[in-house]
Amino acid sequence: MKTKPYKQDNSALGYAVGVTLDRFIKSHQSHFPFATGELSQLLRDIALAAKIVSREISRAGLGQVTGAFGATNVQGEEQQKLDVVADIRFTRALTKGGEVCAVVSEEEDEVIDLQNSKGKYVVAIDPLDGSSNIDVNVSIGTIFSIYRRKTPIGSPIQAEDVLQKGSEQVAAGYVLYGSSTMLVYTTGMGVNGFTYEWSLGEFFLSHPLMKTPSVGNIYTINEGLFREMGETIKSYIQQCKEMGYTARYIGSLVADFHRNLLKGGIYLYPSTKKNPNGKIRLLYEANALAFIAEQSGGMATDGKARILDITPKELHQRTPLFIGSESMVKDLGSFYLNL
Ligand code: AHM
Ligand code: MG
Repeated sequence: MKTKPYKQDNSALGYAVGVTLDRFIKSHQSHFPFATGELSQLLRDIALAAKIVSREISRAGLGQVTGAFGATNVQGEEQQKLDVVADIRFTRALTKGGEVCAVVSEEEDEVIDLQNSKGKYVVAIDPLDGSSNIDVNVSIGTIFSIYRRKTPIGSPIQAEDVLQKGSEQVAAGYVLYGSSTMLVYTTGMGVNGFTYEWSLGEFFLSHPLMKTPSVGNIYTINEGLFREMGETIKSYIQQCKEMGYTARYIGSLVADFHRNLLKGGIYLYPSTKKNPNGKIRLLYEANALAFIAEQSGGMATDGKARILDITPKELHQRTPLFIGSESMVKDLGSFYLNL
């Protein structure tokens, strides 16, 4: 009988589109020296919680999970029910997994000590970003950063374990609950994006080794705050208009960042009169996206320094954020003296 050998697609060296997240994580674990599999398991825990949160979000209009929860978080922002649901789902997944000793969450005032004497990782997370879009069926996201703890495993959690620079991240990513649900993450060896196939309950590699265009024509900023902004940023916005750039602003950082990552563009959240230090939180919003931006060829700055070089002083510290295509962030730099 004549047979035909099956031609396997090995061309992409482990980056074949369609591979499941689980298999991808497993096959890339060996790239880490002394890997014990804990980081891999941690990424799987996050993916599992993301699936559950994705399910809750997709039913948002039907269940009783929309609307305000009736409390404010440490930053004085009104918590939405889905904010709280997502916080519980992710914290539970991280607790059960056993690899994490502490969690910093947008929704919690203090560091959560998971009382896990074996955990060597610290996670900073915004469980559901884009609060203003939760109830109106517009894309929202989850953002996470993973750090190795500095103090010995089993000892009490210290400030140095949680207040680490972004450059110390061992992995970071986001989940976008958009027209499809996507998980995008990096462990410092490129950025890969996975799309969730709900009927199979799996994330599949759909965007291998993502690279952001070095030039783009999208600028993303809440221009409604124009009067509250400094002169430098006003001039930059004016230049964007003169260059004929397209304005796009969803108001969910993950969704705005993701679009610009794929198409090329710059996201700006500057200091304003209301928020002199900007609005975006360093630990669980800016750092993760800055890591991903750099890994995909882009840049991220607060207008003075590289985001990943900022030493955090507080858990819920805010920062101005300018992030996206390299040439656009560099161009913005010409408006700032020390960029
Ligand atoms: P949140 O974490 O409370 O949702 O706030 C962060 C969000 C970002 O997703 C978004 O880019 C920004 O706040 C929008 O702010 P504004 O409404 O001031 O434009
Ligand atoms: Mg947020």
